[in-house]
Amino acid sequence: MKIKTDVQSLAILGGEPAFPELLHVGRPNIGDRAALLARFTDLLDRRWLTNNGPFVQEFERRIEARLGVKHCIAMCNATVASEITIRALGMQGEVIVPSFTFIATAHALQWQAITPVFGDIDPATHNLDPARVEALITPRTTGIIGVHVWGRPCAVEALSAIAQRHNLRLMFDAAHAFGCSHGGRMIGNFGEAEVFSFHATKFFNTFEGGAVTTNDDALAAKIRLMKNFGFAGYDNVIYVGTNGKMSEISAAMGLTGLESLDAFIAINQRNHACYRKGLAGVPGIHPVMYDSRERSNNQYVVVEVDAAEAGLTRDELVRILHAEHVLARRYFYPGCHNMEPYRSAQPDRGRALPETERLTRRVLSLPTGSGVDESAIDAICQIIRLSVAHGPVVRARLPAATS
Ligand code: T4K
Repeated sequence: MKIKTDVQSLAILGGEPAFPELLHVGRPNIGDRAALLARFTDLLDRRWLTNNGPFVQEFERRIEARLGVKHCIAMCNATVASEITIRALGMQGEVIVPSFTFIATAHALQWQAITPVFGDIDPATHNLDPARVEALITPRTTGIIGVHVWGRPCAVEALSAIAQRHNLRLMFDAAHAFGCSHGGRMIGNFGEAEVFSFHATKFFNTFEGGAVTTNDDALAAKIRLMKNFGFAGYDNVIYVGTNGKMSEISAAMGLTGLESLDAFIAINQRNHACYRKGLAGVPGIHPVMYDSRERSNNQYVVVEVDAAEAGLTRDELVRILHAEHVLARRYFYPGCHNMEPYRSAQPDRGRALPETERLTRRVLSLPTGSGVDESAIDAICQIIRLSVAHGPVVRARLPAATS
């Protein structure tokens, strides 16, 4: 990997890429290999591969202990976990969600013929703005799903108050927020239920996977049944259910990852600090910060690009970084409301979501995790620094965009 020192060496201007291989956002963290392989051997010897096996049960108990929550129900992924939770809570009609989220949050509703009603975000937090939620409530509204974007807690108390006032169900998409706290309490304890993702791209993964956590005994029991086809014992189905089960191999990965969780978080925090240092004073590049008073997994390094200050747009910077083999991502561009089927259903929705529209044009996710070291971060920051410092030169020579 090369640290660039002059603008002419930028790959977009004809220089060699800074990284010989692609540097991805979302590169998985893998815990202790020997421990993982030992668990694989165990589960093969045991010939118990899925359906609430011993690893899944141990995984659930470990998460309950870590989060201080009564129930954890492990699942095959967060999308199915959300679908099941939405259904178990009896949501129907319309549900208020942010558009600034991964498409799964909206699809989990639409998949069950529930209309996601997109609310705008607070630009300071990137999360659903509670001040705008009440105006979206109609007689068809049955619930609210807040999303803790980047693991930063959304306005939990304000949303809970609104839900109570209007008798709405409330759950949180906590896909990004495993290991984070709000007011000193671990995420996983808020609303009626919270849903985590343990997808490979998350800092803590089970290959594919997710979990629902709740302190509500009856809801937990219902979700447990629903994720296993509604079976309440042999030959006795008491709900319509689906297959949301986590496999033993995923739980083996999860148990192994849990043993390294604090190390993964420490690496994320180190990387975040490195980026902050490397980007300090670069005009128009504003790193998203985490509240140091809370527990935070720091799994995303996100910057907002202010084109007027930087002299380059976010998309120009993405092209510059991609040419250097740094696969920065534009999460969550262009916003759910600009994707199908929501765009066709409501072509004008963007007018009601000015902050979402603005943010989707500014955000940039940079590589982090255990696959990225301090020297790689220095190289990335230097590319950004050089590009902004020589904005007019770089801009004049950027090839025409293809998309
Ligand atoms: N709610 C929110 C707020 C979410 O962010 C997500 C998922 C969900 C709900 C749903 O959770 P799950 O049902 O997935 O459990 C990725 C992930 O697939 C998705 O889980 C995640 N959010 C989202 C933010 O990112 P894509 O479409 O960007 O994935 P992809 O294939 O482009 O991969 C991203 C980068 O990661 C690539 O540059 C390559 C790298 N990568 C990926 C995998 C899978 C690796 O290096 N190794 C790998 O094994 O959605």
